[in-house]
Amino acid sequence: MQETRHRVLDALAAGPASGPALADELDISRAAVWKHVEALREEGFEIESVDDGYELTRVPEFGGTAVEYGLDAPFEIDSHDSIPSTNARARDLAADGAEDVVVLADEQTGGRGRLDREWTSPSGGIWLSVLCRPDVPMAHAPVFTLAAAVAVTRAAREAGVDARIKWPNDVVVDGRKLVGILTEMEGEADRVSWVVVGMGINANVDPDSLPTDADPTSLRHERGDPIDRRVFTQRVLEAFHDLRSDIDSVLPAWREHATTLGQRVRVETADGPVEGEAVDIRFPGALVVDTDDGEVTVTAGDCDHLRPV
Ligand code: BT5
Repeated sequence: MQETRHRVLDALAAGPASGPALADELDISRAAVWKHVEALREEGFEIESVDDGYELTRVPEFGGTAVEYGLDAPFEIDSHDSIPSTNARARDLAADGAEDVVVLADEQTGGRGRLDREWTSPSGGIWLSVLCRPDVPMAHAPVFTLAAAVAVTRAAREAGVDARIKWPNDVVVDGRKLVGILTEMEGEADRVSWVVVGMGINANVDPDSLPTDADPTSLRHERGDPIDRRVFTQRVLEAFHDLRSDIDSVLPAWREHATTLGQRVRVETADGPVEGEAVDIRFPGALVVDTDDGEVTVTAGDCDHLRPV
């Protein structure tokens, strides 16, 4: 069904076509063509009835079929106008055995950050979760958080926003938080069953509507212009797919875009604070901090960049 809808869309993208011609080309009935055209219209595609039949005149700015249309990565999109949390939905899909699905929402009503903190997700953002089943041990899963950070940073930089990565899971512009990433997983020690990588991208939202403690910003605010969320989401998913297909490329790309390396940092870890200069990142995602007592490797924690002393 969904596949036929894509074929109708692809055929229309090639130029205006009549109902009978589409029916012939796709080997479906004229009634089926009409039904798919109506469904596409309901999803926001503008398809005009012209002399030669149907003409595609506008692709919607956001939504599942819109993001799938022209997407160069093997993900199916599960799209929602409003949902409590895309990560929670992706976990449910994982329990049903799904794979390579992206849950996408315009608004979340119960978005979550790390440690069950709230993630404010008004309409206009790109709130998404990628569900995948990589053939890796559990211990390697943090590399997918880094891959997501690189993917969004690349897409933001292509869109003219000076985004950088702050360890472990933020994308920032001049220290202001643009994106947060939350990775969840399940499996046995030697093999991940599934990984859900949630990305909260402040796209076309007003920073004033977000909690001020994290000093938030958005793509629209930084550019002075709204971002095309369809194209931006596609770029993120394509970059993420490239990185997950070549795990060795993740760390070098991360280093290239990191703002944390070379900075004085204070990381609040479960074993207490670690303070010093962040000198490197180590697979699958640990930060190496040069402290007064020598190098310390931290795998998790909240990281503050300190002013140079
Ligand atoms: C994160 O947590 O940064 C991870 C956020 C992941 C959100 C995505 S959205 C799609 C998917 N579905 C979900 O339910 N979650 C994921 P953390 O480092 O714990 O940061 C949380 C803190 O950031 C909060 O305590 C606030 O201070 C701040 N914050 C909340 N909403 C924000 C926003 N939209 N922009 C910037 N900062 C925000």
